[in-house]
Amino acid sequence: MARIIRIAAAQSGPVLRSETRVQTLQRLISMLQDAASAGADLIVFTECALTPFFSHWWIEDEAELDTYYEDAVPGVTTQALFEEAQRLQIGVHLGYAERCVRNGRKRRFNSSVLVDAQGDVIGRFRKIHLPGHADHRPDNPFQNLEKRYFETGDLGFPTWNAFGGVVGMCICNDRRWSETYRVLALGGAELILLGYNTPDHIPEHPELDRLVNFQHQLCMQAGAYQNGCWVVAVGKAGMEEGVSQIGLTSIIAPSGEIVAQSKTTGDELIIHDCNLDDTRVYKEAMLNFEKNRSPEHYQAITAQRGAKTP
Ligand code: CDT
Repeated sequence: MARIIRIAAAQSGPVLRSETRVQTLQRLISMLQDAASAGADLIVFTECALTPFFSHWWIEDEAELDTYYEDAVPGVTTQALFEEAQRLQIGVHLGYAERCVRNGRKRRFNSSVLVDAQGDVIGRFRKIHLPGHADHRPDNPFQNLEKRYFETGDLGFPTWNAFGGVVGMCICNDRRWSETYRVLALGGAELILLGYNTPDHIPEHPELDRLVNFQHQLCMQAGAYQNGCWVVAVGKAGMEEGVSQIGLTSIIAPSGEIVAQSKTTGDELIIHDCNLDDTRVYKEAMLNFEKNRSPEHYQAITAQRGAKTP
């Protein structure tokens, strides 16, 4: 029997500072209900879906910064969302800013959680590739302070048996790194879920602005194809607190083809039946890791760098 998961990718439009968590959660619940009505098995929300992307501005005050983080997800703030998902029997992927205390030290991560249709947590991921800077750059039109507000994820790139296949997660900038897909695929991933907040302007490198949409798609299409995986990428789009972010929420097949994509920069659901068996021709034939990868030879090539030609 074919292993088909109906996936709803739930793009968020801007979340403003003036919006309450309850209001934001209600927007997510509304998309959840639409996804369930469409028969989806899994809904995928974006990176830091519960708040504006606060890395875009400088925050000095610790108490103010704390308001953007969650101590537990699922937890009190998100209870209504996860209860509704359980009632509707639909799995949930949700990105959020995580705060926790380890050995008496407060720690902050850019995290995501995957929950099954029964409401049980399948797994968690903490973003590894943190872009941007830790210093204040007041001359820039906006900041990119992930290196100030988050620590590097310490959970690696795990994969889980879920939804009839093998699932992994990454977050936003992780999607630009080939290691992300390869490590997940070496762990057996057939489906990679991710959220992103991607401005359409890079203050330090405006010459790249014209390529933002292209490179967003390029890295994920290549990652999907080269690793025989489905990639579901969900954006927070539109003009949020003065920062214009791309839409282009995408579902990408293991062929590398984009099979569904958002058309707006607001709250928008795109739905696709992802057949996990479509990964087989790549994993078992075209790009069979077992038969065709030669990691021992990659190392030998590196060792010869700079050697004199005989
Ligand atoms: N959230 C996040 O990781 N955003 C970065 C912006 C970097 S600017 C190219 C991204 O890779 O989309």
